[in-house]
Amino acid sequence: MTAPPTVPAEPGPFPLPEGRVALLLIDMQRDFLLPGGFGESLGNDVSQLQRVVPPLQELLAAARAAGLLVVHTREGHLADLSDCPPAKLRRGAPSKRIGDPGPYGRILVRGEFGHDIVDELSPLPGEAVIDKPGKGAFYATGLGALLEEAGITHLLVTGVTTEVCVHTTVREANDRGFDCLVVADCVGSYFPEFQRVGLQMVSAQGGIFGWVADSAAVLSALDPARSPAPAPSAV
Ligand code: C5J
Repeated sequence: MTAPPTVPAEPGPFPLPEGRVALLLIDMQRDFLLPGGFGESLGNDVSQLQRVVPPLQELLAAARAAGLLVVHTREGHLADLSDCPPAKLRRGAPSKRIGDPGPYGRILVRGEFGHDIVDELSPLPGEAVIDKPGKGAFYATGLGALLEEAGITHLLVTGVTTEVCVHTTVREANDRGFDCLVVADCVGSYFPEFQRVGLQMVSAQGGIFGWVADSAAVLSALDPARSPAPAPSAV
């Protein structure tokens, strides 16, 4: 049996066993990314999230070409907000809460324009789209069952935001026994400091939550015909 390809990563090589790897794209939604949208209305610099889009487009194309399972998630709620705990609903400025009218429809409500995924990363027909009411992608969703049925053991984790939904999902995945590689340039935070520290927290202590590598390293491992990836940089 040949050894699986590995990604040079922090704190060590991350294997990509055939048929067992999925690409997870977390919450690449218009409400978080678009200028003039909900994220920006909260005072955030959305360019910090938008820069994730080009490398993630490339990684998504490579994952599809390599036949990986691709799973998209969207954070949001039913129109009657019955799946939104009052504690979550109360957060934020009174005029900019979940369910309120926003520039792209009701904020974080399923079916609204702003709730959907940005055009550049649109799911293909047949790709899984997980609607999640929480920050973690496993909480109150079918993600765990979907991955188990597909025989997935290793996750390439991407999306926004690094310290919120990406972190929560990686922690949930760890507790369920998945190995997670967080792709550094394919996750984003509105706060550069949280991005830096959030990535460090994943791979510290010998990989307490997982591994971290840039997309170039993952692309080379998915397609060895590409030029070799540079050695991992300290994050
Ligand atoms: C947030 C997310 N930040 N997808 N959601 O509220 O990280």
